[in-house]
Amino acid sequence: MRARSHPPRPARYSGFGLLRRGLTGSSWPPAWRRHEIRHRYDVVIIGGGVHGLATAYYLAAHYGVTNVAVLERGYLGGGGSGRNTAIIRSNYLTPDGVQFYDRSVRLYESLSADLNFNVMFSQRGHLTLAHSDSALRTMRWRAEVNKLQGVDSSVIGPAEIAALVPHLDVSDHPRFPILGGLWHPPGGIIRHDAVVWGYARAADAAGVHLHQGTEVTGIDVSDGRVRGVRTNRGHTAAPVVVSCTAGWATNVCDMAGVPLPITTFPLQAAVTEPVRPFLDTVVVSGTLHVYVSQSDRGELVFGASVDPYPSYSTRGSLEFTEGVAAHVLELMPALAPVRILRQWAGLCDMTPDFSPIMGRTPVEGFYVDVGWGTYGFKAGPAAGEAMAALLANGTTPDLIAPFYLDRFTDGRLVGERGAAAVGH
Ligand code: PYC
Repeated sequence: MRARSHPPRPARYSGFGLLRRGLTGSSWPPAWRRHEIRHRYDVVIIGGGVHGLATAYYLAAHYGVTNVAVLERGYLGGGGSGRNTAIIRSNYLTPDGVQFYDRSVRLYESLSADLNFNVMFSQRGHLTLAHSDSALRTMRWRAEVNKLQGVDSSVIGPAEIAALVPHLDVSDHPRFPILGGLWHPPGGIIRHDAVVWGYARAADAAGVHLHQGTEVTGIDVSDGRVRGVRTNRGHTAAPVVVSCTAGWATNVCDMAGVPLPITTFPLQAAVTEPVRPFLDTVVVSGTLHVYVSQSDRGELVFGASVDPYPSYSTRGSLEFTEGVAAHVLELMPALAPVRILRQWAGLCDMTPDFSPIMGRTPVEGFYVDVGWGTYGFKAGPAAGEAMAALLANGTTPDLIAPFYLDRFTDGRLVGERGAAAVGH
């Protein structure tokens, strides 16, 4: 397929334009357009989150493939991309995982410039606390794997931790005293909606069709090959269909006759009322099943590990609120007066080895970018870039080769449980 150096740039909003709209109340131009569904696309992408949009954008930007549709059942970014805690990092445990997520961090670093849209990436550092000797041992292992892959990551002691995060209780009073931590300076947080909007408007500007409110009801397969997609808005033919879904990946792949080794769990999160900026790192405790960061608005963002039972529920539970509050206060007792504002849940498609599934399937022309567990958002750019390369060139990039579907029958697992998230 044809390579292109510069995709069309989306419109730029000048400072004067901002002022004029603020003063006159005139409406903003839509960031992306609405279209009728074409009878045929070269590529249909199912899922309008960061993975689907990034795949569409890189197909257009890097390969000039623009007869592409992104089908989203709800609204763009309304699934996992809008329901995560926006943490970016690459301090994984396996060399395959570290290389892959490091590529994503690097793409995130230049994303505002690439998309001409401020995604507010704040590389404030990511600190994972160890409260036991076995946690410290895993961190040393991770730090060595990270360094060998050129990723900045090291084990630090309580004194350095206290200097980085003065509000942490590093005394020996807590139930689980802090023995050390894995410090990863390139990690941080980002404005997750902005990433979705930036990719969406850039893909739209390049000619991609973004179809919201468009539910896939069937995938047509005959003679071992994908033929098209049925939706609540009609049928479209396509020689290439990619599932970039989270939460419903198994249901969508079942439509193509491709079973996935995935179980879906909710992951809950919460934010507090805004408080003055005091926390400029991301703090994670696997033992306490909690992570905390402070958003640019001043809210504290709390997350936990996945709920202990499979479900498709995206409602919050009181059990989670009580647990997360208790655990945060064990780490930072000074937060006791701060009130929780709201909470939500996202759906996590967990694979047996805690690594994603990317690449071909037994159905020719049907590809997957799924199984993103609790680590999908941070992977969006690298997954989109690599999936676009696979679709355009027909060869699987080395970066994603280890994440092939058949590894679960071959036994070549990419065991990422020790670094995938918290509390596993
Ligand atoms: O893997 O960094 C992570 C993460 C944060 C929240 C859920 N997973």
